[in-house]
Amino acid sequence: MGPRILVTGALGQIGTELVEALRFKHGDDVIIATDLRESTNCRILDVMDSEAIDSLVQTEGIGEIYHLAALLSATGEKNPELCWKINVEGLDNVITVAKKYDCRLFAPSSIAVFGPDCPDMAPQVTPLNPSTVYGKTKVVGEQLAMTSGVDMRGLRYPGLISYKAPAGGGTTDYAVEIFHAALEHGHYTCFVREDTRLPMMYMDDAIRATLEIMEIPREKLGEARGGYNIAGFSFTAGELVQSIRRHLPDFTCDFVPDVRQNYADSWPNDIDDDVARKEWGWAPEFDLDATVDAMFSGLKTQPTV
Ligand code: NAD
Ligand code: AKB
Repeated sequence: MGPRILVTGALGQIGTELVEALRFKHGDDVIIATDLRESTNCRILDVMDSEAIDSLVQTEGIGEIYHLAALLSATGEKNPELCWKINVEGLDNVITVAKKYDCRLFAPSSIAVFGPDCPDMAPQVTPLNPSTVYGKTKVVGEQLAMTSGVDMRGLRYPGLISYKAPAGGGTTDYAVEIFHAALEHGHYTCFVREDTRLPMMYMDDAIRATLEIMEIPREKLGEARGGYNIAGFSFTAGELVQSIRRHLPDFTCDFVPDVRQNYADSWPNDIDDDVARKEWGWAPEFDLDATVDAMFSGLKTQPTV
């Protein structure tokens, strides 16, 4: 295993902050950030190009991969075939190379693995019958984690809330867009109903969870290794509006559900993360109000994206 770390999909919502955290932890030279587009300190790597992945991992001496390249639920449901290609075939390409060069691999799962038959509070172990293609690709990813022979780990991230990069075509994007709209226009038209309740998490907690799970010795991780439930907090879209009004009392929001309402309705309201807490000590730090406070303080120091 080489000493360097590869991140795919590094310019996305998570990659933007994970790369920063990994560079802080290991040093700039250790982290090879890649995406479809070139950018400062980020090289081009298409995860559909298996030869390019192989060559980069070999020449750079990569020992660990954070595979973030994917299509999210809203974009994925618009083009299910492409979603399957990128999320499953892309992951398979990365797994093949990880196996060849004995790399450890992190590949995120999602609350989208759950379907309408899941209890309101999603247990770690329950039948996984997602109604979205995106969710199905995440179920396959979790299965590959356990069968591929690679030391591969995953977390079922809830909807992630952050200010450093835009949310990337998901159903939970309203919980990010709303802050930008509130500051720029004092108004937001939300694409899910006011009573829609979903599990969410502030990005700092998600990044910490990601670094933590990759530090745990493999033998301490159990059957949930491919996709641990991790909870932050849950809220309805209406409760988010109320929390934002603590900062902007005149903020207004109307609710005009679109097709993303169906995806949101198929996901659980809450996540039971008992297994992650017991097996590797997971605990979130941010609740709804702390997240809203952090978003406003972050957006005041960084121009809106
Ligand atoms: P994002 O859409 O913001 O970023 C994904 C990145 O992948 C983009 O920069 C895109 O350019 C890149 N990409 C797409 N196709 C590619 C390809 N063929 N080759 C290389 N790069 C490609 O997504 P994100 O929010 O950062 O999510 C990262 C991972 O976390 C995904 O697997 C996603 O399913 C998972 N996840 C995210 C959330 C969330 O709320 N953000 C929640 C649950 C799970
Ligand atoms: C999405 O909404 O698609 C993502 C996710 C929960 O996987 N944020």
